[in-house]
Amino acid sequence: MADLKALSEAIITGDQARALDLTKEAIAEGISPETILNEGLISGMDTIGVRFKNNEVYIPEVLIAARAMKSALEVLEPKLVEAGVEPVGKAVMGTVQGDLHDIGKNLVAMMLKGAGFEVVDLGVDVSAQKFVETAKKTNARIIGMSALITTTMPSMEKTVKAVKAAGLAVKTMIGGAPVTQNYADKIGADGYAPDAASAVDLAKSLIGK
Ligand code: B1M
Repeated sequence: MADLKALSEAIITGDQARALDLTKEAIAEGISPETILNEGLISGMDTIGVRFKNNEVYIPEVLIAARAMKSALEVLEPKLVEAGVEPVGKAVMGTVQGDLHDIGKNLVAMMLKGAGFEVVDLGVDVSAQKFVETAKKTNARIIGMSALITTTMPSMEKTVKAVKAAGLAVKTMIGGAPVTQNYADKIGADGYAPDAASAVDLAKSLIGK
């Protein structure tokens, strides 16, 4: 019998090969893709998220856990689609216009995927118009913006304004080293998160999950 606890542990320790083997084993044994996702993969990433928040692990550990999760998800994804498992919600993520820093944004995107979100990652230097167009096209429920330079933070405000002007029901959330809750309030963003694990909690609460 495939061991989902061991799978969760493989995600936590970032053991990519073991995570992949255990996921394949679980699929071969006919365990439902949803159970593998929730009890194996997401539970592992949840644990990493909590440890990261408590400063028990740091960015490198989160990145290797996320890499293990990504490999396992690649084999599980077609099964999830076949089984019709709905993602928690869809989020469009990007680093705002003028800004090329993507390490934190990637971390947030990986953690969101780990929590069951479908993420459309637009990369870096993303214009307000691109965020809005993509959210509209993909029917996303969340737009997540990252900025690492004080001079690129106004691109967040521009995007929030563009979302409102377009009349989209999508929620906006922002983050990045120079960004604060005060700034989110000032520009009318729906939420701010200081780190990747809190970003997952925020995203879930913004869509009522
Ligand atoms: Co740049 N850089 N950089 N840089 N860089 C900073 C940000 C800087 C603080 C360094 C400094 O001067 N001390 C400074 C900004 C100063 C300021 O505005 N106050 C700076 C500068 C000035 C620049 C350049 C202008 C330098 C130059 O060319 N003269 C240039 C800008 C280029 C551009 O973007 N247009 C530049 C370039 C680069 C590199 C390319 C060399 C590289 C980026 C590589 C890459 O990202 N692929 C780089 C790096 C690595 C840094 C530092 C050293 C590290 C940033 C990082 O990745 N941190 C940084 C100094 C520092 O922070 N110590 C610096 C780790 C990352 C995990 O944290 O992104 O904060 P962070 O993400 C966190 C949270 O903030 C949060 O979750 C993450 C995980 O907990 N979070 C979110 C992030 N996004 C979120 C979104 C959310 C929620 C939470 O919701 C959607």
